[in-house]
Amino acid sequence: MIFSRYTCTKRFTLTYSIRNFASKHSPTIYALSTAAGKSAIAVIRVSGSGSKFVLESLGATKWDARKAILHSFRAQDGSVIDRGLYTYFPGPRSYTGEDMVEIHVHGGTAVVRAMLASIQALSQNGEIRYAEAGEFTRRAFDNGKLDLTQVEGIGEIIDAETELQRKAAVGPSGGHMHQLYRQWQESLLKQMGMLTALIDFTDEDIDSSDKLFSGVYKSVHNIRDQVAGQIKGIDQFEMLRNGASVTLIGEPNAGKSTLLNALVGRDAAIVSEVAGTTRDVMELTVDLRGHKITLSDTAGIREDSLDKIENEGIRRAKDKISSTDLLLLVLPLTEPAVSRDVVKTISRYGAGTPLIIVGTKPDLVENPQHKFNLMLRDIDLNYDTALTVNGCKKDGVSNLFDLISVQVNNMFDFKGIEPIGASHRVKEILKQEVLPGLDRALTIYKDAGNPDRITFFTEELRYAADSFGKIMGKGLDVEEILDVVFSSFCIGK
Ligand SMILES: Nc1nc2c(ncn2[C@@H]2O[C@H](COP(=O)(O)OP(=O)(O)OP(=O)(O)O)[C@@H](O)[C@H]2O)c(=O)[nH]1
Ligand SMILES: [Mg+2]
Repeated sequence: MIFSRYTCTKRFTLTYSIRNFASKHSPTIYALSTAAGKSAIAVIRVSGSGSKFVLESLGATKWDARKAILHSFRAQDGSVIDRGLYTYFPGPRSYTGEDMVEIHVHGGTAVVRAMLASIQALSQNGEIRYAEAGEFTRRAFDNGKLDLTQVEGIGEIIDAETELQRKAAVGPSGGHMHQLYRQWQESLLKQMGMLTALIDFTDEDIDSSDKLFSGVYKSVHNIRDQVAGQIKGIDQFEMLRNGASVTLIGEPNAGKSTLLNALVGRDAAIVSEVAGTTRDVMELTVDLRGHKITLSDTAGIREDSLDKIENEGIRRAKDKISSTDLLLLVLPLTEPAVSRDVVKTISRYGAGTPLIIVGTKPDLVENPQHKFNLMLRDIDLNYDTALTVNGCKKDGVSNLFDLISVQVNNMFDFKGIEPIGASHRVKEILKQEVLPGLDRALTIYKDAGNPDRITFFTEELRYAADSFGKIMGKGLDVEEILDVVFSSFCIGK
């Protein structure tokens, strides 16, 4: 028995020797699967043939599969660490395909630390070790529980920040894409089989061979169109994932940072009456009705500053303006006129970008709407909409959100195309390999005089079918893509 320290305590007599699994299997891994820090509940996952041993060492004696069992988890000296739940999933009916355990304890830092230390103390010669990033999912993949599109789908659903992203990612994480690609791949293989039969046709069969070939052509064409639709759907998803960038711009002291704070609902940016307070671009993300919006506060624009740091801030603001999706021009109603420096900057760096004009400090002037109308009348810029907002009191913030929402909805109007939460890797294979392969096949079909056209056609179908395999992680060059896929995972996944 390797773990002799357990035999010293009366409480536990371990019947499980780590030697039983260490020699034959990969190490048993464990990790905190919930986020680090204080929380109501923390989940620790264990996977590998030593899972049961780990539970036993924490005092467990019941092994009802897939049932939550209430238990007092104990340290090696027999003292109780915490009372919680564990679920034992004997392999292969588990997430990873191996024996697995999920332990739920209270999410206090001391509890989690003590639990992890107890498990870590079991490790001898690396038979039980802390999991690497993505290792649970990697094992699920290696054991055939998930294909690569599902692995990536799980990554996408964990990364989803908005409702729309979640909706687009839920299908792929549940294996929808896998089924679809398998279906397309199988259909291509079937068409290849039919073409092989054609080679055996004699001249008398010419009519039926033409019919068969044109049937194959139609099927391939159909798959080609669906693949093209998929690529568009993934494009839309990438747009959704990146979200829209909205940038606040205006002269110093205009009320940009005040407005940013009102929009995000907290004191994120420093606000002061000193002109030139904001220097760097400050970016904050909000979920606006399902869309991810990155709001950027910028340095006030003026051309006459002698301050080196402020000028660097203004340069960064200009950079931001040139790459943003929507501009919010912040106009303080307290100023006699619209800043020419600001108008010049927008015309130069933000021409063509949708623009909303926000009149600020309406509470500090008489008849603010009239003043605002006069400023709008004189402004030499094309803008989409305008409104006044008192950032300090948050008056008008909800109307501003409505206007931003209209612009963002225009931006994300996918004209009926559903966003598909697949990875960029999948999109690239579809775009660079599958689609060109199918297109080449369809072109070859039209080259009726080519005596080798059936052979070439079949070759292109094989190429496209192999590429579907690559998408699912079942083709050639799989090893090199695995590292790329799993490198984006965090510990405990
Ligand atoms: N009364 C009133 N004061 C406002 C309003 N918006 C901003 N202020 C005040 O105006 C001053 C400047 O506000 P900031 O938000 O720091 O202005 P800014 O545009 O970020 O300024 P810089 O960072 O210097 O470019 C602060 O004293 C704010 O409290 C408003 O709607 N009403
Ligand atoms: Mg500011």
